[in-house]
Amino acid sequence: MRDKIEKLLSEVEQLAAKREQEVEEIRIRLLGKKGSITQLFDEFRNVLPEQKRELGQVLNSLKIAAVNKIEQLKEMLDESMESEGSAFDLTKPGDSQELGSRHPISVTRREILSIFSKYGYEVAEGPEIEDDWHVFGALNFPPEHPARDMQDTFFITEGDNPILLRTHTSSAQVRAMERISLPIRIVCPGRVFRNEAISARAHCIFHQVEGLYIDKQVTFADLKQAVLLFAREMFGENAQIRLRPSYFPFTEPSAEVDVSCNICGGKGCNICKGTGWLEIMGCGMVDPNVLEANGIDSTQYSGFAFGMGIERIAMLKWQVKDLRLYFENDIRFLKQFETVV
Ligand code: 2NL
Repeated sequence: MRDKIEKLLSEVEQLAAKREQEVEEIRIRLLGKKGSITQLFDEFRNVLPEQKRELGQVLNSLKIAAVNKIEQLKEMLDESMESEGSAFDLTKPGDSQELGSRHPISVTRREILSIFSKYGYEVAEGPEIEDDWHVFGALNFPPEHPARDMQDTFFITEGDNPILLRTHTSSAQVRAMERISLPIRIVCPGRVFRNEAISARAHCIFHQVEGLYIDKQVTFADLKQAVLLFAREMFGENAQIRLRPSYFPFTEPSAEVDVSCNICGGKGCNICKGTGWLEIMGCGMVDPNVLEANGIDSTQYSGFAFGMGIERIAMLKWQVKDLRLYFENDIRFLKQFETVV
């Protein structure tokens, strides 16, 4: 037994390894369940009592020497890898990659567009940087309207023909009316900008989808049905809607659309503030002045239009309590939405 121990001891002293995997193989060969040192410990049970004390000591020092040597080999490998300027150990398994997820605004935008595309609406987009005509002039905004003010709109240039950031995606619809022949049935998604203080309920950048349908004999009843079909697809087949009179410069008459609260089913809860209703969009019949400004004969044609905030729809869908979460890109928030595989 003594011979075996001494032989192993000299073997241990000469050990060398080039890769981490070799060190692991050495550890198993010596100290694993069937390793040669482990086996010596098994044999040690049969050693005569008078030899136990002395042999026990050498056997223990063999084990300590082996453990130390293995540690030392590992350290040497780590150091040599660092000094070579390469932190790669090609034998190590790779780090797993986390899957990304789609942004809730993208998910909601896609859902809104796919609902309308089923009813024959085409997607039309336009520039974020616009002129006064496409954002205000063609949409029946009077010259002194407060939205044309610096307080509400970001201007890039001032003067007679200012360049500005669009405050709604109606400007893309004005461009579509220049481009497309009648009848028109479009949805315009996009980013819009308003000069507002940022809070839980307001942001200076947000997203809208607006819709426009112009044909002969389009009525308010058509508008109401379009809005109802959308609400049922977005918020469930039992969703109810109600229209409240409102005002927009570009529509007459105008209405605000509420959907029955999908959280409490209309009974009243803290999401709908006890009313049973949630506001989802604004809409109306396109003002004849807007049709005429865009070269459309308002005695022949009529139309409806609507507009909704994507952030708001997504808030209602997932009970997001603070608008700012959409723009902070906190991974703990973003990870809760559709995973991209
Ligand atoms: C809202 C309300 C609305 C429109 C947008 C529109 C566009 C054209 C002509 C007429 Cl080209 N109207 N858009 C109409 C009514 C309401 O949006 O609350 N948006 C978030």
